Amino acid sequence: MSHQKLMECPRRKQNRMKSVKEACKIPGIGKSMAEKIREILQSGHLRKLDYINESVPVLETFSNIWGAGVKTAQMWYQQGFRTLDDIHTKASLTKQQTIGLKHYHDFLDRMPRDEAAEIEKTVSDMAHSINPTLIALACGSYRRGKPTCGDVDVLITHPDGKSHIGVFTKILAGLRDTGFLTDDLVCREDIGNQKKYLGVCRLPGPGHRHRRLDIIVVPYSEFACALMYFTGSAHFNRSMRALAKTKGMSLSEHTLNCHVLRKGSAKISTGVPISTITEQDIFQQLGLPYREPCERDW
Ligand code: 8GT
Ligand code: MN
Ligand code: MN
Repeated sequence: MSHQKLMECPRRKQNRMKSVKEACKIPGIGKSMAEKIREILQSGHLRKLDYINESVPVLETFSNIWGAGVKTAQMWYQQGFRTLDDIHTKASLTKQQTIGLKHYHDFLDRMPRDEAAEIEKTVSDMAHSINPTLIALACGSYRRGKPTCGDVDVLITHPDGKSHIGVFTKILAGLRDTGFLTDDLVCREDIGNQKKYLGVCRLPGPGHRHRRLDIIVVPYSEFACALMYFTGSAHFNRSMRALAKTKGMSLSEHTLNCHVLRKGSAKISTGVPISTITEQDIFQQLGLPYREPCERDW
């Protein structure tokens, strides 16, 4: 029920507020709230609510464009745009937003698990054609056993600790040559010694939609922490990081560190990385029983 309807409700009539002065006696009613009450009393209406009611679905449509956040969506709304067609014809778009708009409906559509498995296989086949002993596996919602996936998150490493070097560029070049990769969104080679690609792929053959694909290459020493991070869920990761903090440790997609010194929220010393070969090691170091990926959705 809207605020306006509520004010018209007959049963509430006897409690109805009659003046702004009366409203201001209520603790917590400040200047801005008093202004709103004045507007409702005078006109029976609050224009700001109309704005919110009308803008919410539009802002949601806009912020569903990959590369557009809430701020961009609000800016477009203020510029008078109301539909995707307005954005297409009138808005000034970044390279990423142009790709996001082009594949708007494909990106919103979650793919079935078996399609994610085919995408994982395409990437791991390419990795193995470069070096058969590379490890390549899909993390994210796929590894958590979800029936549908928003994208595919493929993590790549090599157990010898050095043969992962140089494969990032080769795998991407190979997948581009076959036409599997259709658009690049982000290519970051500067995240410590991890390399991360965010892009778009499409399986060959008719009827396949464009799908979001993330590829991450990490050194084996960071494999367990990267595996846990890219498996998620995001909420699970936050809980694990918070727990690590309470134990004087810090957990990231790179390492689990101990002897971390904090003053308030600031980190004074980054601490010392603990050797974690498997995810089980991370759970154990944090004093937790192991949790299967399908049990990490909280
Ligand atoms: P999905 O089916 O919608 O793709 O669900 P997902 O697989 O759980 O989410 P994702 O967005 O693909 O991210 C996979 C994991 O990577 C998440 O659990 C999250 O911890 C981590 N992650 C990234 N990048 C980012 C990022 O930019 N923001 C957030 N919040 N998490 C990220 O890899
Ligand atoms: Mn994912
Ligand atoms: Mn992802």
